[in-house]
Amino acid sequence: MKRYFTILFFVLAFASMVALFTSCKSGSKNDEKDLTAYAREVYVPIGQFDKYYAFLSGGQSGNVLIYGLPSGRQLRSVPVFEPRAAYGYANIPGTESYERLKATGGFWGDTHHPILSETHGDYDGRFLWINDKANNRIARIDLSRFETVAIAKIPNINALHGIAVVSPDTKYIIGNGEFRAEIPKTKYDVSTYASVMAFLDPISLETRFEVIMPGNCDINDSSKDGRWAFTTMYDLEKGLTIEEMIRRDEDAIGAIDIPAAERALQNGEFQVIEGVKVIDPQKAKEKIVYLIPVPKNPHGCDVTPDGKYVMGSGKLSPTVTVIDIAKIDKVSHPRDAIAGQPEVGLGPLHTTFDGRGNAYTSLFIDSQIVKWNIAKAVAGDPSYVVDRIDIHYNVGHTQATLAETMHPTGEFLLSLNKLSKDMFLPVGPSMPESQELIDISGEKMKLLYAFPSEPEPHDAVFMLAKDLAPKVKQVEQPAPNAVTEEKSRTERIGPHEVNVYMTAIRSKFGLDSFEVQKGDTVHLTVTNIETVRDMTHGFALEDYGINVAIDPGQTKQITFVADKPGTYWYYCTWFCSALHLEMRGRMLVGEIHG
Ligand code: K7E
Ligand code: CUA
Repeated sequence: MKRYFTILFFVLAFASMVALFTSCKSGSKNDEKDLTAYAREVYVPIGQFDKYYAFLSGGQSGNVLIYGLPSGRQLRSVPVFEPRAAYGYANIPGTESYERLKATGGFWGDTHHPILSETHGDYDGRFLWINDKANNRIARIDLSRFETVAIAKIPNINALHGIAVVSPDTKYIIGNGEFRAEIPKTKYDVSTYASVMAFLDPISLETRFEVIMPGNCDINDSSKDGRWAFTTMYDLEKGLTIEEMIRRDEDAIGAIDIPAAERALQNGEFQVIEGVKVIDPQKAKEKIVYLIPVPKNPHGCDVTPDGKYVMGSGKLSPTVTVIDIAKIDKVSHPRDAIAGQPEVGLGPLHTTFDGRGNAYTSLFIDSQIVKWNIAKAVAGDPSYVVDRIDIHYNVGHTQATLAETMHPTGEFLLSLNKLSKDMFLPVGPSMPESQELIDISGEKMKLLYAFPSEPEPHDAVFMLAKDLAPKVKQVEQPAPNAVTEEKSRTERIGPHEVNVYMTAIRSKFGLDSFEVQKGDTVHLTVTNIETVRDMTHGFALEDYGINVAIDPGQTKQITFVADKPGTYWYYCTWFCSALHLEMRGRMLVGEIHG
């Protein structure tokens, strides 16, 4: 009983601190500072480009948001797990993107962690991956065209939350389950509840193998040499209720020895479950999983750019636990791998780095970012806190520029805040999500700018524009099925089936009209034959719920049934020229089939 009240007290104290700290911070914005100097730092003149791309997860919006930094200008929102008719993404049954979403878990996803492909420990600008916590999916976005090109469902996982690239050369993508449930899910049976860490092929997204973990897993990272996969574990209690999950004062960072797991795989020490090789470390000859104790319900899991330490941010403990990676398999008790445990403030969630020996931890309850010196904290020097800055409000992730590579630029830090409260014009009881940009190039942090977004970015990663912009495609190379100008036509291929081919170029479709019969299945192929960048055309068909965007050089195919008789205009949806409104034609649906 006493324990129950202790827990209740703790939960209430936590909740009231949140309320308290979020309601009295309005005075601390940098209103008294030299605003011109701040404005100059984020102002990017017309025609000039931002220095960084920022990729933010869209959370329950199911997408990836792309901003330019430091301006905070939104460049694009890439649809991943949600339909987006403007781009013709997953909005028409029969199309590849639609069928892929339907087959893997449906038309909504909850994206949390964008990660970028690495070569030699630095971003190579090829791919970005993002998880869907709600439906245990992962997607790959091709950065040459900022388009989702692959999605896979990960078996034996509940709430695919943490994902990370295995450095330095993206050998695997790791992904872990935050919730525990039966493996495999054949019937209700609490005794078989478990959570796994999955090792995925980065391109095909196929699950190469999985390792069963002795508790739940939250957020993960890898060591810089490819040896270790790390994950924070906040429910070593294996609790099923909140009271049970916070019962103990100690949880862990789990460390998986990747080469040891691969050897177990080679020795056949696995079971195939749901088509995946699953290793149970309890049954393996070699030690595969190490648990390093971390207080209490830790959240963020972050490896320093030099690869020396992995850090667990305490969440319910005001500390960050710094673990010496080189010691993990050398010490007699895992606790001896802990190099330091600095106190940083209330509600530490995530930690990021500037590459100059400093860590930056987000404090959810304190609504602050705290900058602290890693070497001092490890040496036990009490002056390890370098600076603190108030943010608005309740920061979740914080990420510094290129902090996840071996060469952080230490220039900017983004604070991804959960509540915006009084920061922007009100738009109803629910306010926009908020990001704050902080200059971390000096000793003191400088809060520069805030910009809103759709709900709700969890995490962000950045690329230097000079490393990515030159790799972005200008036009598509014509596909084998591309329609050419002289080949626009209608072709009946069966009693109830018609192929329609047409081109699109300013300001005309290849066909002014085409005729089909009621009930015909229409296979439409449209090629945009423009050779100029940015001359996208759209094809929308009134009353048929159809819209696709076709980029220069691109060919799109859609299939639909012409089930309504009469005249239906199709028109271009992207304003492409002075004759854009005239860029249209008619689908004539006859009544021959009755
Ligand atoms: Cu902290 Cu899903 Cu990375 Cu949200 S998680 S904040
Ligand atoms: Cu083509 Cu508007």
